[in-house]
Amino acid sequence: MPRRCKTGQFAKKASVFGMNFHIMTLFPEMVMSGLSTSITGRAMEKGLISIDAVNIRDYSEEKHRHVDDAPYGGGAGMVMQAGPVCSCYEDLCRKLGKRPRVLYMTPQGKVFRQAIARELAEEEDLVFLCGHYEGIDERALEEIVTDYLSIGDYVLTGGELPAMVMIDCIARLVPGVLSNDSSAEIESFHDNLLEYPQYTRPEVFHGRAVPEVLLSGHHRNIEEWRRRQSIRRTFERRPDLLEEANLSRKEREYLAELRSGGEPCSDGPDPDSGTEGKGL
Ligand code: 9D3
Repeated sequence: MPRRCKTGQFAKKASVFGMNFHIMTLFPEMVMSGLSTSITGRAMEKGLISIDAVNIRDYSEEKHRHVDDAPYGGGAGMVMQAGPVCSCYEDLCRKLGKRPRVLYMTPQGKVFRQAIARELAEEEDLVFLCGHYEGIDERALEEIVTDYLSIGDYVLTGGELPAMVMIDCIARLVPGVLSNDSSAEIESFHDNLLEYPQYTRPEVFHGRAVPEVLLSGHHRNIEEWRRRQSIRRTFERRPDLLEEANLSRKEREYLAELRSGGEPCSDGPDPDSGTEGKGL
């Protein structure tokens, strides 16, 4: 069944392999403007994904289009009412002819990770529910939400940015969205290691030379150097990731050397020098 898009015309279904993102929000322009830019925007133009933001306010049955009210039991702020949220979802389901998963953006949710993105990328349709005010009436959540998701332990003003973050992350997993070149990297996730440093012309910048090994043309040495840089960076910046890393015997020895404070990098200038001791 063809879907009616925002302009009221019938939209073409994204494609056999494509993915449809639906966002229920009070700020549809915010989400659409952010995601219409850059790679996700290009993917929409190519018909690889579709993104439609639905204004929950359109489902208010009040003459002043209110969608919130004071909390029962008292307390600060306003609560989004169950009626408009549920009507909005039911209307979407009627148009789609199915009842897709509903991801509620909430600081109380499970923290979004790459593994969750991979799992969600298997779905054809996903609904992102964005709250504002002091949250949404629990009965609407009980009725329609399948997954509670957060993007991390810090406080934002609403669920729109988290929805944009997740959609950006999931969209790049949809076949065709990234160039073939970049797609190759999706599968590996580089053994849970951070990426090695990159250099391009000029050969010397502000007195800093490109590590010599990269100019040598010796591919095995380059590969080994990069791998060691990855291990070293991960050790310094994200040691938590090393627990999941898959290292060879030689690489584990190198890591042990780093841990004992030994000479970490023998060739070229220290790519991190000048940044150590500044910032976090
Ligand atoms: C202090 C009590 N609540 C304020 C009404 C907690 C609260 C609820 C909702 C604080 C912020 C928000 C708005 N945030 C989101 O909707 C949100 C969010 C976030 O703030 N951080 C990380 N992930 C997410 S997903 C949705």
